Amino acid sequence: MSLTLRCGTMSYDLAARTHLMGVLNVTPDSFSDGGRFLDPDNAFRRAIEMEEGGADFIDIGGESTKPGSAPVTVEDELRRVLPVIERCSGRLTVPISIDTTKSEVARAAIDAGATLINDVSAGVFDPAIVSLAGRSDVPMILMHMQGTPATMQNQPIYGDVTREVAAFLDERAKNAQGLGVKQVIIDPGIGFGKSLEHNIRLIRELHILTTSGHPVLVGVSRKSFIGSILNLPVGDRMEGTAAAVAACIFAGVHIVRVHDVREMKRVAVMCDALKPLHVRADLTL
Ligand code: HH2
Repeated sequence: MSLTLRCGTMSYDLAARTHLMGVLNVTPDSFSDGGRFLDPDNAFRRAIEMEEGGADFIDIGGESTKPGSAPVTVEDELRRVLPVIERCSGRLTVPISIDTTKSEVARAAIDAGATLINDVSAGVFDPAIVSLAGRSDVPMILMHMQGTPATMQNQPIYGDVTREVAAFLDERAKNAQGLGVKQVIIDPGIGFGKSLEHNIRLIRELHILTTSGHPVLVGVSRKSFIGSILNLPVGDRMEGTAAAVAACIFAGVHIVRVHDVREMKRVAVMCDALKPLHVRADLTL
């Protein structure tokens, strides 16, 4: 069965193989690549490098969402991301995704060439972003977060974390579809208002999301749950990321969001070759 995701003129069959989203943070403070790509030429080079490494999407963000991070103004976020999107637009062959919760930023990013919106608040922080996606006919990634980045790691509480996350995402997906968004991708938001146990449980129970009828994206790359399990700093989490990416793929996840594109592309190709046949992609967008 095919499952077509259309971003501008590009389309992917998400059921055919695992797709990779390369992370490009144009921020001074992102938890693993903060400060490295503030210069737009450097950021553009990194985007090309990720595309050559096998990225299917480049996700450009101008606001860190790491625990405890402070919000950024629309003006500052635009000042960071727009020069990078403008350089990438027309030069990359893969779609540009804008990682933002703000409708003003998403609108300017779409005007500059972005064809996918990645909203870590699933349209909760700025509801206008959802109708913008509908009007612009742009697919939208809806991610679960408990609280806000400033406070989300202060004692997150759930009854049944996976069921609650799945119910929230289903409700947000229906809301987005009601506002004209034709293609919705859901994301459990690993590390966003979750304890170590919550993150592990969500990954172990990913089949609940991957059989829910929506395509699923997961971001595990270099995150702190890997550091907790292996007792390793952020710069030394490649193998832990590879194992977590493999767990996602074997649970039927369609897109993995990663920093180490070249390496995780190899992991994804291996996992796709070895994936159990019962992990099927019976989905509607
Ligand atoms: N994780 C981060 C940022 N955006 N978007 C989605 N859809 N899913 C995620 O898991 C996700 C995301 C956090 O990672 P990173 O961008 O590397 O860090 P920071 O927020 O510090 O910029």
